[in-house]
Amino acid sequence: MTTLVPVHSSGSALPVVVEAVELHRVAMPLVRPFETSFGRQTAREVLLVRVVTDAGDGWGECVAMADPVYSSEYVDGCADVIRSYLAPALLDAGTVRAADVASVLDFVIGHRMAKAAVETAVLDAQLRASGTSFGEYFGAVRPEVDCGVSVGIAPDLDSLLAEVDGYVAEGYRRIKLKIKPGWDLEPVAAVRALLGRDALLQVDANTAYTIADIDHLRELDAFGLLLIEQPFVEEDIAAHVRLARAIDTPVCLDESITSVGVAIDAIERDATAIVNIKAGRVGGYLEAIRIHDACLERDVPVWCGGMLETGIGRAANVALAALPGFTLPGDTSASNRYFAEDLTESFVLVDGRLAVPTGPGSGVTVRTELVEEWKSRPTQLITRA
Ligand code: SMG
Ligand code: MG
Repeated sequence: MTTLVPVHSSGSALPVVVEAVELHRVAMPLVRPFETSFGRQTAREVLLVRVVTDAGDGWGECVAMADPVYSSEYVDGCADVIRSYLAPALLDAGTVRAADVASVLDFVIGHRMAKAAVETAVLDAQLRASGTSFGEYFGAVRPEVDCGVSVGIAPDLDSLLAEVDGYVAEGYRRIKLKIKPGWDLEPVAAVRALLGRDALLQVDANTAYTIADIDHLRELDAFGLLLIEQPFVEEDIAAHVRLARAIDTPVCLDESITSVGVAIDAIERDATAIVNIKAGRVGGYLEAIRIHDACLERDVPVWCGGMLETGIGRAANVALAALPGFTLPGDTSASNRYFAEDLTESFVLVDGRLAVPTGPGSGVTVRTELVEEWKSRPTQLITRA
């Protein structure tokens, strides 16, 4: 296995001039509904950003959901902020590298998922032009990554166990259960009994609890969980500190971690012992790498989160998950866990792992005919005024 030297800080990648930004909307039916503490999804409404540059095209996938229920961002809002603010700024910026994009877009407060999609599209164009893969650029140290799977809230215990059983048979290396008040101790106990003592099992509450639930959450300690993800509201770091002191199960923040600064603060306050890194949530892969680096320096394990991405976003996530600090399996499941057919070549699970693409840029080819066929809104084209 070759160890790749990260080039993201070397400035060696070719800069590009963005000539146009296209916003594509695609509706992707999910192979099974995905229910979390905040709602039930049957389809993935995806926003894709394509940049047309002097050196070729690049694609980025926006991770925002159709509704503002996981985060304040949502698909229509992201499309609007890109069309009205981010794309015009990028078109006016002249020559840019992906590493410059954050500062070009910095005048807009927040909107990290929208910014991440734009930055990723520029990075893809830039790296395709210079023949460098995301993996090489990010500093990947392994050719494939260990994969887990996130299992939604089921209608009943029998269907949950059948679903988990299927994923185990497919080879997933870790199971994550979505929990909420009323769907926690019982399903976790049942799945632990099914998997046996040694299997990697974790839970994700997506902010469904309050500090009044600390005693109840302590009962999860009986099940040898790898971690409990984001039990409380995202702004409340202090509540997570209190929980971390009260239970043995490691606390892992997802929604709360919006930047490297917040990550370091949460780690230093012992609010999070493990960090879920999602590039979209933090404004892009470059910030995600900074969080990875900060965690590695502090011996805090990280893993790659997922947002039901198509192959476009998955390719970048898998490359990110190949960095050295990603020591836990990610929510980087195979294409067939989500979709009957993907927008790129399929990501296929082999021995519980996905291969890191090696081609230039994201390393996958966008099936533009499917983007067109499954289009849910007219494509928007933004050019220089
Ligand atoms: O991509 O496999 C995936 C989904 C992983 O559970 C997952 N994501 O909070 O971590 C999380 C959720 C956010 C999206 S839920 C619609
Ligand atoms: Mg989560």
